Amino acid sequence: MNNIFSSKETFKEALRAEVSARFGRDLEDAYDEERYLALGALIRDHAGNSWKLTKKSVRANGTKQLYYFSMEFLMGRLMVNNLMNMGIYDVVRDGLADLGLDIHNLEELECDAGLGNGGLGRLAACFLDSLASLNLAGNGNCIRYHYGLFKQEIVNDEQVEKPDCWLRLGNVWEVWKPQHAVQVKFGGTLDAYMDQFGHFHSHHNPAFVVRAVPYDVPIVGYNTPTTNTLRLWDAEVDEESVQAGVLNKYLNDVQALTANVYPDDSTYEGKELRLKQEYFFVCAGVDQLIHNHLRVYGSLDNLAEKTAIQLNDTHPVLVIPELMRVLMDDYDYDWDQAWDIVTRTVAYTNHTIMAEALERWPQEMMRSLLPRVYMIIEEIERRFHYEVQHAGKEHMFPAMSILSNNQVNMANLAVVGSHSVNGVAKIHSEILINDVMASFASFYPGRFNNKTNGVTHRRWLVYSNPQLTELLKKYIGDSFIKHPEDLEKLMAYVDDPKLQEEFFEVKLERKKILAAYVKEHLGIEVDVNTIFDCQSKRLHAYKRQLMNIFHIMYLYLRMKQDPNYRITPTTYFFSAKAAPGYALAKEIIKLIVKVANRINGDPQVSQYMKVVFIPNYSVSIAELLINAADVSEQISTAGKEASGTGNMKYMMNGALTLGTLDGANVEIVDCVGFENAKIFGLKVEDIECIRRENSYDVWRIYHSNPKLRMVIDSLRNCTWSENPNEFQLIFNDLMLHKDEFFVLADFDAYLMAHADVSAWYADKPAWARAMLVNIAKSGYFSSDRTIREYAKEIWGLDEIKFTRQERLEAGCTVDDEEDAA
Ligand code: 26Q
Repeated sequence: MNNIFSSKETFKEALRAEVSARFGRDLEDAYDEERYLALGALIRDHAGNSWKLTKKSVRANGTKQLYYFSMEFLMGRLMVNNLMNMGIYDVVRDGLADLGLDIHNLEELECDAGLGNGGLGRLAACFLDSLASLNLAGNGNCIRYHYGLFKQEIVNDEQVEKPDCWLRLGNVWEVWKPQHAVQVKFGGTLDAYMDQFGHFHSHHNPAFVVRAVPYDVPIVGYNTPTTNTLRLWDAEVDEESVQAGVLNKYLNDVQALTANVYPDDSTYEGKELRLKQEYFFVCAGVDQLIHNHLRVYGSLDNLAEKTAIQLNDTHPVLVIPELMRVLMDDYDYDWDQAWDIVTRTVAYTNHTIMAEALERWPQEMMRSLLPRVYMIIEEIERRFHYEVQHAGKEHMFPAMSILSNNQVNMANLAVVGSHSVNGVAKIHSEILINDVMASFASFYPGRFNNKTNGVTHRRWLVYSNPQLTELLKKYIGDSFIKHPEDLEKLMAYVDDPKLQEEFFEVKLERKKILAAYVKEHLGIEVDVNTIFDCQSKRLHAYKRQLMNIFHIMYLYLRMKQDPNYRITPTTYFFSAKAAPGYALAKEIIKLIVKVANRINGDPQVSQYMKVVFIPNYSVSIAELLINAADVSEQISTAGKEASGTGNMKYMMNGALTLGTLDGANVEIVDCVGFENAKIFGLKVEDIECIRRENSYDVWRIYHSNPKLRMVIDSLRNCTWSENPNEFQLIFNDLMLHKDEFFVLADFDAYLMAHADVSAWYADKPAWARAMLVNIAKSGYFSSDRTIREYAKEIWGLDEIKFTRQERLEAGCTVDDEEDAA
């Protein structure tokens, strides 16, 4: 194969030819958008060869494959990632420079693929990178939403949602596969009958049929031919199925199915459209994997040996009844055989213990939308009940039943129909086992396990922070890119004054890049010699952005009162989207923005502190913000944040965690030691105790704590807004609804933790050392480690095999060590 990326010259020639063929222009006369699209097409086509090698190898060797079913894949941009993983970044950058083009300008034209809300969606994206980079056959299955999560703007100090038109220029990475379209059927009636052998048969007369059409995105691994597929399903009209007289409604219904990501990641809402979306991509994905399997093996008997399905939370849990339906109705398996195949194939990951986020659908909605699937769920429930009774555990059944209170409990369906249930951090899995799913954990003891989350250190360290990467390479070589645990080698140098100084220079460089962005987009001047203290994540009461801004309000009020009270100069960054219907979260954003305006405009105080709310938190903003941070705020109420993954990204870039013992913070301190993080506040046991004793008294705290009282009073005395009722929801939430997330209880400890951090920062060598220890210990939080654990303990995947020749053909390095392996 001739590889156009083997030299600058061949690349430049190919780019010229591509622009000319696609747009009928010389490169010099082309628009930047045209150059970007042509470049994207060249890169994607280049991935085509590895894609082919991967598919061939998987088929020829009968390699087991994973299908990761997720309603969300928060991919962000792919240009840099793909170029770097393929090892052709430098050729392209230099070739473009020869042509007078700056690669960064073309990179910027790519829209983030924002097909997700936050942590769960970004985790799925990190997993795809690690799967491919570890030579595991792992495919993603999702929806091709026409609009990503909304774009956030701040207008009159408040969040305003604008559509995220990420497909404006099209998607250069996807390949449309109309030949692989499948039908998905909804509603209507079911005719059931028994044949002469007493076998049950049913015939579904659907009310609504759509064509699911796949768009495949190649997922290229780092320095390997392995190229997996993210399959995004779009909905198109099914010409045959339109009923007379309702064409317009039909067209609207089809279009609505793939229009939007549901922008709520914390409260469950029983909207029928959401259920339709869930079944849509489940049905299409199951159909595809069955066909792929049959093409290779000719029978479904060995499906569980050759296929693993991971459910990313309960959103795709309909995979369980749908696969039962296909096996029984289309391939004549009896119940027990089908159930055995399904349960050995499917595994489930839980991402939340917040009761209000657990999916429960009205039985009637499910029955009328998916009559056959619902019938199968009823049968799953009936047989499960029998199993529980037979084991003499009837008393445990109510806690585990799938159908109760006229609802379908999706988490219980997921546990019953899977062979593995995992939480996403140590403490989270413990809470699942001991509390939320205690009955299940005792009924199915071997089924529960933990897989602590990770993030791809390639995107979140190597590519987004090239300055730090260069420095690390200088000291410990580049093996950490393939083997993140090798970051530990840095421990030998954490006290080296030379490294410490060079590290501070890198941090300063990253702060300047962030400061330039803030200046350009928000018009705020920030001082890069201040502490950069950052909290970036979805806005939710349990994540306690409110406690963070309360601390800032306190410092401001104190400095206004007392000219002798001054703090270590600090810039506080926030970035967070609120669900459009979440009024309290929106009010907290308004408070942050108004406090920021007041403080930044105060000539005295702003010398010591500034507050920046960066709108539209997204993968691309995170790539700018996280590596500039000194302090990483991870301050959720203990027991509420399942894991968190931002905490890991900050750590990799050297920021110190200021956090509670919650989620993966627990493992972060396990790794770095309490002396290299700042942990404060109530622990899970403390909170359980307060709840049990019903002893939480917000008014007592208010009256006994003058600092806190000053802050709370300021919400209503026109300090931050002319309207005294502007922050009524916040006030009520704390003082009338009893502060569900213990902001008041942890406030003092949080103040002291901040004071300690400021003092620590003043001791430069100690501070630098702690930051370097964080980087050195961050290898554990690479999703490569997480994926290895899933592959070994849940999926049973083996590596895809390539010959030396194939690796060379794909442009990968073939070093002796790997050859020998
Ligand atoms: C469900 C039904 C209807 C509408 C929306 C939803 C919905 C959508 C998204 C429910 C939940 C989500 C997303 C949850 C999520 O992102 N959880 C986060 O997962 C991360 C990865 O494991 C963890 O690190 C975070 O702690 C957890 O909050």
